[in-house]
Amino acid sequence: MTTNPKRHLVTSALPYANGPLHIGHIAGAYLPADIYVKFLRMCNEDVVFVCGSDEHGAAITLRAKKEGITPQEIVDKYHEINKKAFADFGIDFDIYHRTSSKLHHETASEFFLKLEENNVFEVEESEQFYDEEYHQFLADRYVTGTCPKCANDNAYGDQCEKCGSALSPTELINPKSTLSGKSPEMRTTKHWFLPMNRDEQWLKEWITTGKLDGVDQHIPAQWRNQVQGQCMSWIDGGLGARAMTRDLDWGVPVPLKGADGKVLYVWLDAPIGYVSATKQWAADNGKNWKDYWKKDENTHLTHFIAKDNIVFHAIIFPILLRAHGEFNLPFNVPANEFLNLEGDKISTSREWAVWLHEYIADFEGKEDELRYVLTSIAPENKDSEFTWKDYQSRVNNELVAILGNFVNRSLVLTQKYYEGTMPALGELAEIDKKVMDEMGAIPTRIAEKIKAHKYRDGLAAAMTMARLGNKYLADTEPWKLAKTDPIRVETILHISNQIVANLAIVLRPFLPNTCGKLNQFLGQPELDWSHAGKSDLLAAGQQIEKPSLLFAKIEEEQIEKQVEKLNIRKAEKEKAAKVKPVLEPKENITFEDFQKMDIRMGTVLEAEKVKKTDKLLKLKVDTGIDIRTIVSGIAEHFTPEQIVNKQVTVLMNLPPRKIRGVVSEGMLLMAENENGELSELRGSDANSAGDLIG
Ligand code: B3M
Ligand code: ZN
Repeated sequence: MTTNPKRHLVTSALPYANGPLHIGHIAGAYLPADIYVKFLRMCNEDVVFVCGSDEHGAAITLRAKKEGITPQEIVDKYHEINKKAFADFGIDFDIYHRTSSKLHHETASEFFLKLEENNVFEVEESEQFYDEEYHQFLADRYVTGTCPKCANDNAYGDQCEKCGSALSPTELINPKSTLSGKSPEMRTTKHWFLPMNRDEQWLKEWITTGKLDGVDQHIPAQWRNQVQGQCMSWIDGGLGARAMTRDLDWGVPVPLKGADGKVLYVWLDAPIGYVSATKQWAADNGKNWKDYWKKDENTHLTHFIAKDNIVFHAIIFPILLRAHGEFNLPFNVPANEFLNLEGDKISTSREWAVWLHEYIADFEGKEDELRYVLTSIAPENKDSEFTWKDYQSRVNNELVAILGNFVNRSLVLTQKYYEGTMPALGELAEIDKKVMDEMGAIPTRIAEKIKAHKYRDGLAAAMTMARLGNKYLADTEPWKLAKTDPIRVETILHISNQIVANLAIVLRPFLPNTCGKLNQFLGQPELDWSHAGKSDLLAAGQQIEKPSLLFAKIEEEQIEKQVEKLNIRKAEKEKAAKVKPVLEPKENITFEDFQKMDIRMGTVLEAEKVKKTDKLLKLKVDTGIDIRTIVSGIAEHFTPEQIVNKQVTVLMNLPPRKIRGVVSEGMLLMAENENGELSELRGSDANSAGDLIG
């Protein structure tokens, strides 16, 4: 365990460039990382914060197919949107790179070749799903089906998003191709596998004791319980081999002979994206990227992710880094649980989400408000929930009523009594000393929490500084003393303004814009963390600006509008889901095939529902040559009364079949219109009676 690392390399999961970011992403992998990094920078630590777009894998190609554009167009579009949303939200990456870049392709290729050289892979032929219709092997998300672990019907071939299990496509029950919707075939193909069973031992020791090759890397207690727990349950379940290549035409090509049409598995290539991002940053800034990646227990690599990425960052990537031989392993992987929204899981496909770029547009200048709420409810140890009502009450009752109110009172009184000149500190009363002591103790508490990745507690500790200020003013009531004891008032406001100056430091990792405003009011430069807790940040006589309000109340109608937006989208999605997809046209048949069918018009003589079924009607039909019993699945469209006496088209020469105990001697032919309704029936008096169409 090292207490004073020389360097920090901080990463946030590379979001797939296949859609916009929502608050669940932000709370999971970006905001906590940003708070951590801002704090480290304020401590003058050597820190690099990298991120970028994950632009490969089925997530991208499937989205491109859905939008009818190329994968490159998809990633170009969302890379820009996401990069901008992060910047607007004040997430301070040193670089926001992309995995479709040339540098990344080179880096990932080299990394793979080094692994190949170190005999890390086992090349194996195996049977894999193949879509006949699309002439394509079906990797990962190209197959969906039922999760063997939790029975979720919509599990992907690489992962079940419901229970978090990592899967391989062949484990799915009832697998279906996402391309054609059909059950896939099996075909033989060759892949480079990473056998992981040989790594179980060292992983176990590393994850539970923090020791790697006998050297202490971290105190195990620093890893969150659920992260350790998930890793151990994986390892205890036995680590199998995982293919590190895929048959796809989008990704980093496998740089070997005999690997045409194959690319690196996205979960091999994406984490290497952290390396290529560091390389690009170093090249742009005259630094050496290796300083941040080479084996060194004094460099702390910290991966910020959400829980569905744990195994890739805490097991698979470490195996690869170690197998490569020249890389540092993560010091900590502070993964977050999920953030839910208004009682439901956040879902991109169902559009049940608050999108970051929309929030920024709807709540202009209120980025800190969202940062505050998302940090207050951060899903650090268990899933948590965002509701607009809660957002409103946290903003109004905490930011407006506590922080904003205190700052405003202190600065407005300074304007009122001294025209903005910082008053002098006089003789100290007991309460003054106590308040200054308490103020001095708060920053250490905040720092401890942030270092332990407990951001909720860190923010709560920072807010105690504002509460302290509020209570101090309420207890000393300078407004009542202004006439009788002006000297005392000077001291009170001096101290209270020092608290404001401290807030501008301790809140900065959490609320950067707000602290920028505070510094501006105070005429204070951005001070580093070593100043936090001091009671002489502002000098008597210095000028303090007239403050504007830091936060405005969130009104009822603002949040009602947001909830309504969610509900409207949900209703639209549900409606769209009800419209049945248009079926793909079938292959042509020959005219001879068609002629084989004996189709006649008949008249329904009797109709009744088949017992214990919802869909079936049992009909007696006069076909002109005989009277037959036909069981037809039209009960949800017609009542028996509606169909008696009506003319119907009958396919006569299907072999008789027993349906629910009734022998059906033919089939009614009806067609659906675009709303899924069956074609109209005609009365028996219509003059179209005849026996054969055509
Ligand atoms: N793009 C998965 C995700 O967004 C993936 C993370 C890559 S981190 C190297 O959940
Ligand atoms: Zn599952």
